[in-house]
Amino acid sequence: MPDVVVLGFPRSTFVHIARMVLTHKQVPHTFRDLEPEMGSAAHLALHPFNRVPILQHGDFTLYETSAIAAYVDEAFDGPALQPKDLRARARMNQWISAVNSYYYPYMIYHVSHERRVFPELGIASDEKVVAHALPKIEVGLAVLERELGHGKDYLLGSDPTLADFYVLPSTYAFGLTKEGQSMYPKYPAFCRWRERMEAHPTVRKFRAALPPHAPIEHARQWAVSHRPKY
Ligand SMILES: N[C@@H](CCC(=O)N[C@@H](CS)C(=O)NCC(=O)O)C(=O)O
Repeated sequence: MPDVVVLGFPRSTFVHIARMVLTHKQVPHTFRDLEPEMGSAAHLALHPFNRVPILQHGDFTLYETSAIAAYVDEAFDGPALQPKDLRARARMNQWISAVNSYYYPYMIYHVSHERRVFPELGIASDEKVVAHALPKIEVGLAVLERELGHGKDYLLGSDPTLADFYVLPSTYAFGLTKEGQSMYPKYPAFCRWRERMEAHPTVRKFRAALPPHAPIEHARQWAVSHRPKY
């Protein structure tokens, strides 16, 4: 079987999605830390939009997490992470799009960057960026609470799908901020889902494989190149 490699930086939310899907499918893979090479010609040759993750499977190279997740699910044996049922699959894709458009931008790009990534580099938080995101995050949490409040174990029912592995990393990192810690107790069904996910063997194995927490050095550039402004 050809080698599978994930390239990215260790704390990337989208890298976490890709690595959890590979872990769930029990696909042996290695991780290549691109932190020192982010934005270099070598990185851009693999991902012209200057992002991560990138998946390499033998001579096949792929970027964009939703494409990677679906490819991994279909290319390898193991528990299927995309429902066969048309409407369930549509619902899963709705969650993936919602993470890309609402959960990741407000939880990570706005709050987690301002509360953790920038301060760890000695860059002060911009309170306006945090304040802009909080009402939008409340909407996202209310949506999760409503969807999970019908006794469902996972977002689409009794088994995890790509939807769960998409939602987990953004909500995990936001949960490390003081804003996340004060908001989450208002959403008990969502908190139970988080506990269920964190207890899942896939997530435990994935977290155990992560390196110790370290600042994201190349994020100094984000403060100049793509920090939200209000
Ligand atoms: N649409 C992309 C988004 C990937 C993305 O935004 N990744 C972030 C890390 S979570 C990144 O590469 N940031 C690097 C940078 O902005 O320099 C996907 O789905 O893979």
